[in-house]
Amino acid sequence: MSHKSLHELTVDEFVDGITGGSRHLLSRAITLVESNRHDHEAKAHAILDRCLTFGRRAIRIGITGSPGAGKSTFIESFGLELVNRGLKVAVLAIDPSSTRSGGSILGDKARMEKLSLRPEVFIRPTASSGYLGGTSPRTHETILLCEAAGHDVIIVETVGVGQSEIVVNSMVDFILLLMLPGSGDELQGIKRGIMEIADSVAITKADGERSGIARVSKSDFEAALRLLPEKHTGWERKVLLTSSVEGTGIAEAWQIILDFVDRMTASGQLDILRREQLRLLLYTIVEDRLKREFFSRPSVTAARNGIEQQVLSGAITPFSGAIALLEASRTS
Ligand SMILES: Nc1nc2c(ncn2[C@@H]2O[C@H](COP(=O)(O)OP(=O)(O)O)[C@@H](O)[C@H]2O)c(=O)[nH]1
Ligand SMILES: [Mg+2]
Repeated sequence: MSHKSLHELTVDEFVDGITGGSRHLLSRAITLVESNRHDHEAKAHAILDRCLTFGRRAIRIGITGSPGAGKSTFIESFGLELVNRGLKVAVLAIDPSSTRSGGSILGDKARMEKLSLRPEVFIRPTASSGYLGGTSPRTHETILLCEAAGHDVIIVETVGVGQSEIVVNSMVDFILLLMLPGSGDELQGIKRGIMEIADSVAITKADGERSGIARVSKSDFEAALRLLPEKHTGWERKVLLTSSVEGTGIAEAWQIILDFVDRMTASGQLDILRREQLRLLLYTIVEDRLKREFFSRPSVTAARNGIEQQVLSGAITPFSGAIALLEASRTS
């Protein structure tokens, strides 16, 4: 079966393989999800719809933070902790864009060396490019496939630059923000939005000579987080000290997440969150399709340069230009 091309494998073969735990077929289904070909897309959707009927659910965790904050190294220790507790783990590293080199992803894989050797673990870069505003419904679809494959925990590592945090917030249950120990000066530097979407903060590399300064950062962050509005009713953001090298704070991070999931499940908020995420995804995809369809219409292609020039030269306002382009699109 594995010798068949993507085209030859049936939806049934894919679904049986994925739900039966075949990493190979899971991997190939993700390739279908990421493909731009219409026939691949149609097959991917058929597989996803079937996979949903199994109703398997994982705990979905987003790991964010600036490059170098220690995300990949943290995931290596954290993932091993989970595996040692008998859990099946998937790690999706959001690939910044096709225009950048794949260097960071290669680096990430190297940092997850032990984890990537474990048979219970599935590690895969996921494409974020090609979508307006960096939104990637494909990452969401990949999460669904990993759930159907029986993963208990899905970890999504973001690239840590602006938009990707906001995007990851629309597809995970819990966001852990990783911060380097510092004097607290860096607090001003972080965008408020990134702090607001965090469900907890880990001060990383809290080992060796950084231990002292890490403790100071912890109190600084605790104070700063108290000033933020609640993200979820009844959940107080925690700040913990972690060292992936010494293995401290790793089990604690998992305990915080379990506690969060328990409370959010009991209050019904987790269900509400997931439903909101599905609603957002539905309309994101519709908007995305409409935009693509609009700009690929020959009438739009024909009219847009002329209208743009009129707007740029000040002959008409952007408002009139936009209306003119919309009208032009209706003439076929
Ligand atoms: N001392 C120490 N160094 C760490 C720790 N975690 C990561 N590092 C180092 O920090 C650098 C960046 O780590 P990486 O996981 O790639 O960061 P990412 O860009 O956020 O994924 C690497 O050189 C790691 O070895 C830690 O807990 N303690
Ligand atoms: Mg990394």
